[in-house]
Amino acid sequence: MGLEILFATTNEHKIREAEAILKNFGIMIKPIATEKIEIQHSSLEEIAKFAAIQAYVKVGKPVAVEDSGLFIEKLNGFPGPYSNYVYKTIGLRGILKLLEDYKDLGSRKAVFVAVVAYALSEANVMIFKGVTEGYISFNIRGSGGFGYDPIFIPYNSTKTFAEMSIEEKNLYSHRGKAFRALGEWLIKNINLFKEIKEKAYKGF
Ligand code: ITT
Repeated sequence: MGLEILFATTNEHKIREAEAILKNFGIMIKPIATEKIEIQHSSLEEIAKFAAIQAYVKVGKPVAVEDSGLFIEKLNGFPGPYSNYVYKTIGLRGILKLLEDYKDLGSRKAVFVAVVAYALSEANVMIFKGVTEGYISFNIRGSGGFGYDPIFIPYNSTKTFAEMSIEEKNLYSHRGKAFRALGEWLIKNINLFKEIKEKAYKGF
């Protein structure tokens, strides 16, 4: 039987993207549609870690959560940890407006960050971080994805995330990187556990 991990999120897009990554490792995702408890903090790691522990306390089993954000260079990292709130308030048009004086792409640098926190217990939380550099486009482009996807162009692409399939976005994205790191860690540790068992068996 394959490995299955719990993922606490209210965001269906995150689930689909994470599923597409982890299936390559033979790992299934069991989503738990629970509101994650988000503290106000400037660090995504701290937000994700706290949320993972709260989710663990709630479900009583190892569980993953993810906190992500878009950091725009010329806006000193805004919206960062407040990405969700800013998206719901000023939205994509508001962000484009804030950047309207920056006429060349090079002055519109931004970084997408995803932090996956996997709580194995209340005291033991593994952190996997994915970072993707890119630019804020001049206009809203594409209909795929969610959130800031229609205005984010990763380095080495001319497309926004919203103009890509899930698979293509995953090749570039912060979430793709973070979940690949989680997948690698899970696989490595499963093998380690197996090896330990086998060694113990051979030895006795
Ligand atoms: P959770 O239930 O997992 O918290 P959420 O959507 O509230 O889902 P976050 O708190 O991590 O997620 O907020 C991150 C926000 O940043 C998200 O709502 C988007 O607006 C934006 N964002 C994160 N990753 C993104 C991506 O891959 N593409 C576009 N926007 C993204």
